[in-house]
Amino acid sequence: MSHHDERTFVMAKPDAVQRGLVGEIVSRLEGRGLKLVGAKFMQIDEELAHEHYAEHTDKPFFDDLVDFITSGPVLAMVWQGADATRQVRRMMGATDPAEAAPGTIRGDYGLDLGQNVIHGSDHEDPGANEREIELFFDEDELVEYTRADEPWVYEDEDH
Ligand code: IDP
Ligand code: MG
Repeated sequence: MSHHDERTFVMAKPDAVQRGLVGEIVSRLEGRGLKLVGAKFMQIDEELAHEHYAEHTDKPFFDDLVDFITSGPVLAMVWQGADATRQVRRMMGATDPAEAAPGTIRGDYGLDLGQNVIHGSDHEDPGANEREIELFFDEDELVEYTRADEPWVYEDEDH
């Protein structure tokens, strides 16, 4: 694994699917130079929602969160690249779209905390990325390949 190979879990939430923002989300990550290595269009069931959001079980908003995330299809994805987890979080913006900076995905496409368009693994929670990837994907559902533009994204790769 080189430092270009960090993987992170990303999800276009049900509001993104309903609002036709899936392409925009993929496009932004893709354009940044991050590499899509897994994707699954699916509906999350209650059990998976509870596992995915286990850290929030005791929060007052937990039931609403589970209702929302199971309310319609999502696009679950794995993206790979240098510092991928933290870089995706920066591109997402703050959890509350009302506070997220313009130019971030939440800051450009959301207004309410409960419907904030995108999920990305927490870079401040060690192992969260690999844990979430494992929850949604089997290893053989992730694809290894070289993107043609990698030498033009990473200066230490030969042209
Ligand atoms: P994150 O999605 O930015 O990592 P978390 O704190 O992990 O934020 O919370 C998970 C999700 O729960 C958020 O994306 C948001 O949709 C929802 N959420 C977080 N805090 C609140 C709250 O105080 N009220 C309602 N929903 C919340
Ligand atoms: Mg979180």
